Amino acid sequence: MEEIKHSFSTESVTHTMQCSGNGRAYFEPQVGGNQWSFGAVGNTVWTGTPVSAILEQYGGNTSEGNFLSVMGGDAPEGEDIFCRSIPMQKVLDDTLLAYEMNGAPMSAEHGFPVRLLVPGWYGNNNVKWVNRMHVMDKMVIGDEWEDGDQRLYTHWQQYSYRVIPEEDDGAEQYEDIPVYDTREQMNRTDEIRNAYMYDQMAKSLIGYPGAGQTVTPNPAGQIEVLGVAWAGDDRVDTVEVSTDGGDTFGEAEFFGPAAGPNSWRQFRYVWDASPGEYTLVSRATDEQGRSQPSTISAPEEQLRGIENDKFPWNKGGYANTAYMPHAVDCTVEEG
Ligand SMILES: Nc1nc2c(c(=O)[nH]1)N[C@H]1C(S)=C(S)[C@@H](COP(=O)(O)O)O[C@H]1N2
Ligand SMILES: [Mo]
Repeated sequence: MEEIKHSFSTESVTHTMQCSGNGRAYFEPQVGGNQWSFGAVGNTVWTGTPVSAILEQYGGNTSEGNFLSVMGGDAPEGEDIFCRSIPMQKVLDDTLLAYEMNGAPMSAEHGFPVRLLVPGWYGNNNVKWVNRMHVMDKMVIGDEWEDGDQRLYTHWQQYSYRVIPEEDDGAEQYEDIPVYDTREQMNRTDEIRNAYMYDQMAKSLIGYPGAGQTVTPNPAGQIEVLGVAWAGDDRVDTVEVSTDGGDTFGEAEFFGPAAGPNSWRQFRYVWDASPGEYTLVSRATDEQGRSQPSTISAPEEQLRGIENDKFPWNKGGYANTAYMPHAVDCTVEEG
């Protein structure tokens, strides 16, 4: 830790850490795992050492096509090791070995003494309690990384955190894939049958009004709808808000700090609100023009990507960005 902290440069990044299972509770029929609704996400400043500097110092082969497989030290003897294979280009770009969170030493829960911090990518890539890193020419895969029937190093890379439709028994294993952007993976199903959870996709959440809340307009007859939006390692470009359950949308504006490309943005939408019952939704679009879909598909549709404004129902309940399930019902009373 002395060497990591003092022999290399120190850098900070603001990163929206979202579990890939956030929004799983809205899948119908229900899937296994923690029934996260919308709270498995936070926005934090992480500080540490660029992994690129360490690889350079130790002569790691950083050519394209390589992966850095990073292992957590939390597995009890004999259990699957939490290991993630991160594409080398992302590692070199901005990945840190982080030992501080919001300017304080990393807590045990968040990965003390050191964790991988992959800006903009789903929580599952951000390996905590790191104790080994291997430079490899492919992801962890096959016999070499398994122990008989036990998926010792491969479980959390190859079997879990994959988009698996109803008709597949499990995920197809790959040594490498042609694109890492999760949404693009989901659209290139001829080459990638089951997308890996890497970078995050455009998503937004309304924080005010809260679900079931009764709110009063200000003296001007307005309510400020407030929320957050992010898009992984793409920038979030626009957020639109609907106060009629998704029939019509108006553009929201960003406010507050723009803490870099991997940080969420706060948004507000000024709503001329009259008394009544309302369903509010928000829809984010990333800098490539890719918006949140409206609903989650049925399992029978066997979707693997976002199609026809639907997010694919999948066995692991991953990456739900559909905005209708995240709608907020509220009541406006007389001002
Ligand atoms: N070693 C290790 N790292 C891990 C995990 C784990 O189980 N073991 N869980 C991952 C998952 S799924 C998520 S969402 C994030 C959560 O990070 P946090 O606890 O700091 O919020 O850690 C990731 N890193
Ligand atoms: Mo997670």
